[in-house]
Amino acid sequence: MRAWTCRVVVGTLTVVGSLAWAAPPEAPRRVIIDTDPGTDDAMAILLALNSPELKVEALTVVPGNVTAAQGLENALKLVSLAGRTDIPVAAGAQAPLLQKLVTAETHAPDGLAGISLPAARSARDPRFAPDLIVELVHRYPHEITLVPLGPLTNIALALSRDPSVAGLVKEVVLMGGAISGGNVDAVAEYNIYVDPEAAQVVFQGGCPLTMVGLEIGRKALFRRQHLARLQKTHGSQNDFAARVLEYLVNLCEKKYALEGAPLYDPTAMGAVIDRSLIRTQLMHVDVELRGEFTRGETVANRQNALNRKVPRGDRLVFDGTEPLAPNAHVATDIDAERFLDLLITRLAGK
Ligand SMILES: [Ca+2]
Repeated sequence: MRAWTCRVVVGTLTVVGSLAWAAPPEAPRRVIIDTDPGTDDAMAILLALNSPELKVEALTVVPGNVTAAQGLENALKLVSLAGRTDIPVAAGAQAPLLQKLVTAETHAPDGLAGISLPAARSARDPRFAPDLIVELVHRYPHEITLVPLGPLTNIALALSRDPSVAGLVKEVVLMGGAISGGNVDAVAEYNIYVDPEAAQVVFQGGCPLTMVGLEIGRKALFRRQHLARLQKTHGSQNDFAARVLEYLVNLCEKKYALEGAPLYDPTAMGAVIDRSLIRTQLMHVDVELRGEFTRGETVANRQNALNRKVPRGDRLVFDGTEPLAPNAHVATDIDAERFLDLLITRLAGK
């Protein structure tokens, strides 16, 4: 709301009053969601589809949590559930760039906790997902935010097919990576682990990039009290989300002894909806491609500099530093309760 105080002279009378009006709403921001749905992908997708700040231009599907075919079926069912069959849903890569696919069907073979959704009411878009990404980025230059929620295969393919995409996207806000320990092994986060080569292409591709890693989901635990709030309201999306989240809360309590479920993908979507939810730090991030114990690690240089070594006699000595340009805004914190409130509010009654 903006307000102006005005002074109007009518004859010999001076009238002082104020005018107030709502600021014009910001135009919805165009996003493409690249996804391997996936329980937490499903929550992120429903959050996006119920957020007026965003205009979802397409869902592109990548193998990860589930196979490409299962992911496509899930994505089509999710847009149908939200009544948004107008959104193109395209299939993309069927496997990572160089290595075998490693799925994570821990949340039932369908990836959606076995909670059956009604059949999809739309068919897949015939375009190949990376081609669709290139097409839309060119149609809306500097307007598209890419939101990858799975392995980065499709995004890397799009950048490889048309490197100009890097300069034409508004930004990439991805869920992936970790700077303080992984969830696959000691250091690697699943989305990066599944296709490290693709991830390195994306991190070095020159797009404005925000990395929302494991740290952020771990800080935004969806707890029993949040579940109770969502269970009080009803609607087809609300009820599906409540069942998925109940499954995740139970799983995380029993299997991982957590006090709630980390909502990894939704935190990235939350940051796209409201950037003020997260705090970030500029870092140079490389993806480890060769480490014996560290393949798939997002190696974050906080100093944005490298020590220079020079020969001296039979050894090398450090001699100053060389700058290393940062390539990622790495999320370091989230206003968890405000994010969880956003998620619940957007899904309540839908
Ligand atoms: Ca995902």
